[in-house]
Amino acid sequence: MATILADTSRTFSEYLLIPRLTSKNQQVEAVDLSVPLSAVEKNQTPRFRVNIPIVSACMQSVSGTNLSIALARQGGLSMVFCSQPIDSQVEMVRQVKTHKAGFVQSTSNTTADTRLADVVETMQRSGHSTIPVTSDGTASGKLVGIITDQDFWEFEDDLENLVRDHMTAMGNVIHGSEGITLREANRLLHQHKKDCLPILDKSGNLTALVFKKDYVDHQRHPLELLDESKRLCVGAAINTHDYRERVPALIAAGADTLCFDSSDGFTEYQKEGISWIRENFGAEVVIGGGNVVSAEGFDYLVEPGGVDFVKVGMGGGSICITREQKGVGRGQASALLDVAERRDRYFEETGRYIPLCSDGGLANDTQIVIALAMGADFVMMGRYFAMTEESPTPKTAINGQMYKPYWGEGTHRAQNWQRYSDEMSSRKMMFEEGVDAYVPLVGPLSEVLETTLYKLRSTMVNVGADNLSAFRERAILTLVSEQSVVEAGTSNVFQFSRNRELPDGDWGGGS
Ligand code: MZP
Repeated sequence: MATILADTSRTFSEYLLIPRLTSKNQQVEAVDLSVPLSAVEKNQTPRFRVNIPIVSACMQSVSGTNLSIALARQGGLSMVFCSQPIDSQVEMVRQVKTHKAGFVQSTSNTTADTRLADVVETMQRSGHSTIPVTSDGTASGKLVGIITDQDFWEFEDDLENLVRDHMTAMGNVIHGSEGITLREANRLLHQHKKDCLPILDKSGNLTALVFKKDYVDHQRHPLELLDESKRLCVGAAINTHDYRERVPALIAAGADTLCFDSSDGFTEYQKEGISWIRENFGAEVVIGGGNVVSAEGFDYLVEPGGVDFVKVGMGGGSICITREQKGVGRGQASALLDVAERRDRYFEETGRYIPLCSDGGLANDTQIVIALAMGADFVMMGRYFAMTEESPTPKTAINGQMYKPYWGEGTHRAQNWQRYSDEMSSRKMMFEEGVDAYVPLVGPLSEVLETTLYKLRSTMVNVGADNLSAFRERAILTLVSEQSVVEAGTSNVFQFSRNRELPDGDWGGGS
């Protein structure tokens, strides 16, 4: 007969952390959130680290170009989805890698013969107060001047006047030459007390703009995740069908990590894929594998020549119905605890540390904290990012509230890539393992993440830890009864408001 595990399948919300001694010198701001993303030998430096323990899911409605740029700027990493043609995934990776933080292409331009009235209209529409004036009105035309909202008075000057009569003409425009470093560009802005610096090529054509506000922004985000060439870092998802073509293209485009995207990674298909990548690209490439929910699955993927990190989780995702549809999966906390225990033993036995990623089902900041305490080095989330301004889907108004579409990779909508059935890859998907839904829009990623990370650092201080490895070591968790969950909420009081969160403390109504 079947083996029945003695343990109940448990979720994160069933656990609480016990506070430990906090020393006087522990400061929330000083807590280090960086973690390795590559396997690391004892006392060695990992080949790849992230500055915050958060990555975005390999999903169409999550990890596009804008989100990848926004998350890397905060210190995390996106896994650009592979349920798309190789060319378009490669283009997304390339756009992140070539995104020159600080150098932007001008999106509002005009010509010298344009009326001020049209410039006012452009400024109002775009929200831009500085407009380059080029020979042909394009972002790459010859620069002939700059016009700003300081160069005319909208209600005093005749708006039929032409731009040429008000602009700062080229002879007086402070500019940089193509090839200038961001540091030099910022020095020019500072020296000349300017807000915007146009960058020109040898022929005087406009190539980019550098803004003082972006410099300030950069100073506010010191955790930006950059490679050795100071380019933003980005990961890329891969599948077990076309890795022979996809992987070389992604590596050539500069992807910093690869990550198998599969709900069940405990398969010979994945093992073959990992071996093929190691044989063809060596031990340096950072490869993530999974998903698994047991020690047995972990062992299979990390055998010599195996993966760098292992993703844990099956059926817990907010849009996932795998457990209902197929009866496979495991409570996320039980899965993580089982795999983390095995990972720690594996480290003792071999001296090789394998980072773990807790993937899916995180419904609020507390659950991120518990996942990291239980042994995850970092977490992967879909819904959390789908709700931000930067996710790739359009904003949609429903009953006066703003939402964004969010769908699973196991839906018909994403089905072309059939990640759910390797053995049936050429057949039509027979049933869905995910749903097509909407999530509330919560605002820019930087704002949401700031709160999450502050809470995480604050809890780590409660436990007396100033980095995530110490946090795992020191964490003592207790199971909670239903009554203590009730006790944890407010009681017998009437609340008028409770900051940006919904009453149940979730980011958007539970999972
Ligand atoms: P969540 O953060 O929205 O709760 O979960 C995101 C995770 O759900 C993904 O990283 C992936 O592992 C999983 N996922 C994606 N699509 C499906 C599906 O269609 C799914 N069932 O389970």
